[in-house]
Amino acid sequence: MLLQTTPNTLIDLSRKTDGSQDRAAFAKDVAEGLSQSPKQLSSRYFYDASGSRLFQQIMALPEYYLTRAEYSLMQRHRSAMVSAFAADGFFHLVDLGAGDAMKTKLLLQELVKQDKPFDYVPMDISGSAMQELGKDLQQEHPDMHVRAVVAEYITGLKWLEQHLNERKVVLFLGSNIGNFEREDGQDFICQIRQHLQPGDLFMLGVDLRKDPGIILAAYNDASGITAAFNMNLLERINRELGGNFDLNGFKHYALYDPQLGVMKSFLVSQRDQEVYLEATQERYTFTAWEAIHTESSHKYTLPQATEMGRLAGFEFVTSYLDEEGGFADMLFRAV
Ligand code: AVI
Repeated sequence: MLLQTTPNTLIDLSRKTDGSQDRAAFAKDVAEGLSQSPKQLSSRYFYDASGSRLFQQIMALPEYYLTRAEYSLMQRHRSAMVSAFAADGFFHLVDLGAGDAMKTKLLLQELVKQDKPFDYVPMDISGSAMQELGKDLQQEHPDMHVRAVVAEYITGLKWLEQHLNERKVVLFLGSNIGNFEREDGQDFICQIRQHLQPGDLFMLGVDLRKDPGIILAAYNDASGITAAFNMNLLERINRELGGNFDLNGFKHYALYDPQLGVMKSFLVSQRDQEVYLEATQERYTFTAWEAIHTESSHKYTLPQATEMGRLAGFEFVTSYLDEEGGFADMLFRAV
C-alpha cells in the first residue's frame, strides 16, 4: 500500500491486522518457549515501544561501544565507501533495519556531497520510525528520493525482487546479524544474495571478537539499562498476554563465551514460582535459578565473517574498521 506520494514514499508491506494475529503469534511463541527445557524467549519481542526506547538508551551507554564504533568507522571511511558504492552509476541504497538511520545519514550526506545518483530505500518493521525518517530526510535533503518500506526483513527482501535488474547496495549494519544464531545468520545472508544480481554490493556490520571483559560490560552495564531492556520482555508479556510475572522474582544475567564468541542474556528465576498467562490459560512453572534464554549476540572474527559472505555467493571486497579494530563494516560483491 502506498501511503504518500513523491518526492518521498512510504510503502507499507507489514501485515495489517487488528493486532489479534500478532498477539496470537506472540502467545504461541511464548507458550512454546516457556514449555520447553531449557526455556527460551525470542529477542525479536524486545522491541515494543518501551523496548525500543530502552534500546536507544543502550546505544548511548558508555559501556555499549558498538554504535559509537560503527559511527566512527563510517566517519572515517565514508568517502571510500561512497566511491565504491557509486562506481557503476545509479543504485538503490537499501538499508535493512534502518531505524533512525543515524549511521547511514553519514553516508547519505557524503553521497549528496559527491553528487552521486542514487535513491534511498530504508526498511524497518517500525512504521513510526520510517515515517519519522522520511520526514527528517525531507527536511535535511529535500531533493533526495526516499522510498521507506515498512516490513519485516524477509518481506522487505521482496521489494528487492521487484527491482531485480536495477543496481543495488544493501546495508545490514549495527551487528544485527549477531542476533541470529549462526546457521540462521548464514541462511539470512544467503537469502539476501538470492535477491541480488552479480555486481550488486552488500555491506555487513560485524562486532568483532575482543577482550571478553569489554563485551560482557556492554551487555551488563552499571546503570542497569540492559537489565531493564531484558526485563521489559516479561513486562510486555504481562501487558499484552495477561501474564502475572512478578518482576522482582527474576534477574538479568549475561555471560560471554569467548570460545564460541557469543554473548548470551538470560532472565533467571530467583525462587520456585508459577506464572499464569490469560492468553494461553496455562501455568508455567519455574524452579529456583532456572533461566530463560532471551538473546544471543554473536561476535565474529574477520575470517569467519568473510567465509559467511563467500558461502552465500559473495566475493569479499574490503573491510572498513574503526580505529580500535573492534568493529567492521565488511563490503561484499555478489558473484
Ligand atoms: C540490536 N542488537 C544488535 C543489539 C546487540 O548488541 O545484540 C541488541 C542488544 N541487546 C542488548 N544490548 C543490545
